[in-house]
Amino acid sequence: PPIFSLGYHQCRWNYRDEADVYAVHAKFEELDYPYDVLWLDIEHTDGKRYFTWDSNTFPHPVEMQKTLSDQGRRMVTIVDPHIKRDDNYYIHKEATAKGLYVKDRIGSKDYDGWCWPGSSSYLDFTSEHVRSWWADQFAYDRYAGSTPSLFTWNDMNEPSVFNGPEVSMQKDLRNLAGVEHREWHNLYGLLFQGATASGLVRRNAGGNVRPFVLSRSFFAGSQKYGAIWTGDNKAEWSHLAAAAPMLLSLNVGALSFVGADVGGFFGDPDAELMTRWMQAGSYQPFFRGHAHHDSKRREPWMFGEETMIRLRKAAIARYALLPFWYTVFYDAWQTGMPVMRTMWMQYPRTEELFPVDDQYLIGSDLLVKPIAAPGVTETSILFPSSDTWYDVDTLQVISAQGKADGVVSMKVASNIDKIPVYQRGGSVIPRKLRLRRSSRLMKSDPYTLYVALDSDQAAEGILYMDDEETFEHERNASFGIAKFVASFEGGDSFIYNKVTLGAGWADQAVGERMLERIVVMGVKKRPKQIQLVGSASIDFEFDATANVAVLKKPGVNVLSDWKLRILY
Ligand code: NBV
Repeated sequence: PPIFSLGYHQCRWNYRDEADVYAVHAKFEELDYPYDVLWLDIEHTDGKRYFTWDSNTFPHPVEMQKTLSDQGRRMVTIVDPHIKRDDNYYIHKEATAKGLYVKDRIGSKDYDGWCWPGSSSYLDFTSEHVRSWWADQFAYDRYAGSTPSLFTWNDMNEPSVFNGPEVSMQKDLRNLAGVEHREWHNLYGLLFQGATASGLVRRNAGGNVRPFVLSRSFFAGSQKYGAIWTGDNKAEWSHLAAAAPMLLSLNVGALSFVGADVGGFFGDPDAELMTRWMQAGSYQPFFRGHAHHDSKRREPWMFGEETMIRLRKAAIARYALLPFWYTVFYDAWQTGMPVMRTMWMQYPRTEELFPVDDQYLIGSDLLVKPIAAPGVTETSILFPSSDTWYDVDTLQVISAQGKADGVVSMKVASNIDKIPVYQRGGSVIPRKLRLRRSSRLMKSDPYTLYVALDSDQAAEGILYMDDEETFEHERNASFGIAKFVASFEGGDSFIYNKVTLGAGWADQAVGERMLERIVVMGVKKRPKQIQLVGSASIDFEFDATANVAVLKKPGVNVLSDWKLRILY
């Protein structure tokens, strides 16, 4: 995914008009509350004719997108697959003239079903020709009012048909090749999302910008095209609790970029549920707040100052970890390993972890336990005992390494201000700690490394970097991988970086990737001195109670090789 899509998304059915969009955007700005994308649901269109705008409520879509884009934000509009049967609607006119629709059961007439716009037809996405035609509809001169900062949401693509069996298509309808719908029902959503993604690629000359498309329907392979969300949940604790197991199931199926509507789609979350949901969502791959039109407004500031500060804290934690999320997604792209992992996937020999689905790992190194019940002040966590675990807030060991393939069950404090998240000893996690309002503004910010030592005083981790939005990484010309290793040898500790650099990095880009701090957890005693090998000694602080050393301004960047020595 382009990095912006790993940030926070603010959605609602519906942001009513341009003034509403500007007001919501301005409030995020005013509160220094990070977000990346503002979403428009079906009401932004002219009568549910996708690729159009309601000219009363959204008369200046280009200016609107530009204003947000100038401040580092993108927008998303919804584009559903049901096409309004209106002879004056250009999409319908052309689809009819070119014969692109799914046919009735005889195979002679265009199928006519009922959906949001009323009488609707459905494009036959099993046909490559139709998919290509669809992709062309995203061209800037076809989709009037669209700009490069506009991305897409594909909903209702099961496909939903209000008057069909199980609210979908009759099984005996025929595609253009004469094959019955029962044969391709499960593929419809995937092919639709894939065609949309190609459209977003094709609209830019050179096709070098990564697309972002959210889809509700999916199948094996959908992970190639974008993100998936779990559909219409409710603002209830049980639905928050169900989100983690649902997302883990999708991840077992290799669909990594998944999320559940934060806050719950139907109903009204109270401040506590909203807080716990935002905390959970900030540690789940696709992070979007959404709401039904009958629910009360629930932008992060709608629950009072105290709650806003808590929600913002969760969002800030998410943004600080964007380099880590991006690296874990890189790993998923390379190896297929899920981003959000069940405990058993990482510890396959620990039977006690097999049934666990209320705590999970991001990649291999962060253990997360979302709180999904009201009034919680403490929670039980199963820590795999083959590793040491550090609390990411206190930076102290919460569970030390013990026997192999076992667990330590522990009660931890988790009042409303606490998100139980733990870093695995033996790992290195990169963060960016400057508070910014969007991912774009963080691009050349310096990194902080969190080195969590294991019982051998060792750790290892990678940081993947590229231009964060184009396909250059596929040509291997524009990515960098920093591999950080910490080790203990002959009485001293070492931390070094070994870089793999693609040819596309300009010197300037390398120079911009500074490291401003290294936080080392699990340091046994006060170091006498810390040096950059072959160079100066480095300023540091040591907290003897927490066993944490903070190396300040090491004067190196993450895209060049270096070695630090810690002398005791
Ligand atoms: O487009 C309206 C909604 C949307 O907000 C939601 O996220 C989708 O899952 N859409 C379903 C259609 C109607 C839902 C009752």
